[in-house]
Formats: sequence, structure tokens, C-alpha cells
Amino acid sequence: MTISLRVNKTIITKNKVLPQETKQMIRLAKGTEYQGEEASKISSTETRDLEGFAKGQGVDLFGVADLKLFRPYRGFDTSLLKFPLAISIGIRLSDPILDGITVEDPTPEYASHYKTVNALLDDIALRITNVIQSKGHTALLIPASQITKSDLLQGAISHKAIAAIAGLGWIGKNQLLISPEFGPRLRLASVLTTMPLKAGESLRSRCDECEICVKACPTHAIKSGEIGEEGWIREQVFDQDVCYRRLNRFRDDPRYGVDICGVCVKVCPFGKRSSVR
Ligand code: B12
Ligand code: SF4
Ligand code: SF4
Repeated sequence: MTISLRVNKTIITKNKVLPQETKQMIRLAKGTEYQGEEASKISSTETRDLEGFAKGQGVDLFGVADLKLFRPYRGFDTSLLKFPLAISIGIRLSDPILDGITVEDPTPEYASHYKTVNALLDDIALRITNVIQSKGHTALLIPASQITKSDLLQGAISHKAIAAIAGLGWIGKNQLLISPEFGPRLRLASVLTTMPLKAGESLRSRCDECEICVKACPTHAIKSGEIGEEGWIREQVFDQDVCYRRLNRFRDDPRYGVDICGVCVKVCPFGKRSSVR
């Protein structure tokens, strides 16, 4: 029996002797995994292609995290670490909307923006997942904003950790991902995958002596701690319960209807740098 495969409009037949480059294309089309130098060349090209695709769909930030660097925390489902890599995507938020937030009023505009950006992230994460699956690899998208363990106030996996490992930014004192370009004024989603891709390198924190978010938080949830080499326990640096109670108050208000506050997002000087005044 003769098996044919269409690669870039060329029909290639299994019985024929094929040049090295063509063999590589067939393996790529089939999604075969690689080793060594060949693997790293291919993964760089594939990573650039996937980044180009994601940016064409509307993401502002794209990175790849090596999940060997992920630190499982209490309640985390370690079976997710069967995926060697995770793609982090980020969409920046609108500066005028963020600038409009006050301690008294997170604004209906931010509430609507929150929903739109979450939906867009989930949509693009699904498209990325489908591209990866069409190449024969496995991909699992983690939605932008889904609490899967309500008793622990946790999602399936931390988008911030994935983005930080991928080198898109650092985790600031406000416990948010701070990108050099947009500060914390962004939202994130992730796609866990087996596709061979080139992973990024993490950045060092640039919070230094700043404590603006610590002082601005109306519930005093932020405790001025920063991640160290040895990691940290969220509960030691952040009081998620008082923050969540405030978000719930706004969610129950028909003007907003979602879990928002955003003061610690608004005040960070790294985000304000991107704002046009
Ligand atoms: C549950 C949840 C909450 C809870 C708990 C918050 C918290 N800090 O954990 C509540 C309801 C209080 C909350 C509040 C808010 N949230 Co919220 N929330 C989530 C959600 C759904 C899950 C977070 C989670 O699982 N936390 C569990 C803990 C254990 O993990 P973690 O805090 O993320 O940190 C761990 C990792 O960093 C990890 N880690 C593991 N390996 C490694 C390796 C390295 C190198 C590093 C650095 C770290 C690391 O260590 C930490 C554990 O100690 C995420 C979406 C998601 N799936 O990530 C959004 C998310 C974190 N929320 C977000 C936002 C914006 C908010 C609010 C501003 C609300 C708003 N929209 O107005 C506030 C801000 C509160 C704050 N300052 O942190 C954004 C953050 C965007 C950003 N720039 O970072 C996210 C990512 C949603 C999104 N799609 O963008 N949130
Ligand atoms: S979202 Fe509001 S309450 Fe929660 S940490 Fe940020 S500023 Fe504080
Ligand atoms: S406001 Fe200052 S301390 Fe807080 S996250 Fe931003 S830079 Fe870091």
C-alpha cells in the first residue's frame, strides 16, 4: 500500500527516497517530536509561527513557560504537569477605563471590559489549541477567569506563574503579573501543551522600594511581600479573603455584576507609563 501526504502543495509518496528537508516537513506535518539541534531549530520556527498567529488574533503578549519551573502549591492538581510546556497569552487593558476606577466605584465600564477581554482570551486560547491539535500535539486551554476550587480560591493553574516563568513580566508586590510594557494592566490565559516550543526566561522584579499598591489597597490585603528564590506562600503575602469580600460586594451590585475592584491594577506606576496623558 502507498501512503501519500500533501505538504505545501507537493504530494510525497512513502515509497520514494526523499531529501532531508522534505522528511523534516513530513515529520512536522505529522507532529513527530524531535531531539537535539534539529529539535531546537524547529521549535524556534514553530514558536515564532504560533506567536505570529496569536498576535494576528489580537494578543499583545505571548510567551512559553517550561513547566519544570512551576512550583506546585497546596491544592494544585499535579496531573497538569504531564504537559511539559505552557503558552501564556496576555491582552492589555484600556488605559482610560483603568484610569477611571476609584476606590468607591470600579465603574460599569471596567465591568464590561473585564467580560469582553476574558471572552476574547478564551476565544484565542481555543484557536491556539486547535492549531496545535491540527499539528498532532495535545493542548489544554485554561480559561482566563475560572475559579475551580472555591474553598481555596484557586483556578486550575496560575496564569501569573506561567507568564512569569515565560518571561512576560514579574509577580509584583500587588501579587499581579507586571509586564515591563503594560504593568499589571493586562489579563491572561494559558494553553498547556506537548508541542515542542522554545521557552522564555524569567525577568527579575523591578518593584524595588515602591509600595504604592500596598498603601492604595482599600482592604489592606497586600502585605508588602515579594517572591524570593525559595518561593512564597500566597497567604503570607496576601489576604485573599478580604479582597474577595470586596469583589463580591461589587459583583452583587447590579451596576457591575462581576468580581472586580482594580485599585491595585490602576495605581502601579509600570501600568501608568503606558497610559497616554
Ligand atoms: C482565584 C483568583 C482570585 C482570588 C484570589 C487572588 C490571588 N491572589 O490568589 C481573588 C478573588 C481574591 C482575586 C482577586 C483579583 N484578581 Co484574580 N484570579 C484568580 C484566578 C481565577 C486564580 C488564581 C489562583 O489560582 N491563585 C492560587 C494561588 C496559589 O496562585 P497565585 O497567587 O497565582 O500564585 C502562585 C504562583 O505564582 C505560584 N508559582 C508557582 N510556580 C512558580 C514559579 C515562579 C517562577 C513564580 C514567580 C511563581 C510560581 O506561586 C504562587 C503560590 O504561592 C486567576 C486566574 C488564573 N487561573 O490564574 C485570576 C487572576 C489572578 N486575577 C486577576 C485580577 C486582575 C484580579 C483582581 C485585580 C480583580 C479585578 N479584576 O479587578 C484582584 C487582584 C487581587 C490581587 N492583588 O492579587 C488576573 C491577574 C492579571 C495580572 N496582571 O496578574 C488573573 C490572572 C485573571 C486573568 N485572566 O488575568 N483573584
Ligand atoms: S483588588 Fe482591590 S481589594 Fe483586592 S488587592 Fe487589589 S486593591 Fe486590594
Ligand atoms: S505599585 Fe509598586 S510595589 Fe506595587 S506592583 Fe507596582 S511597582 Fe510593585
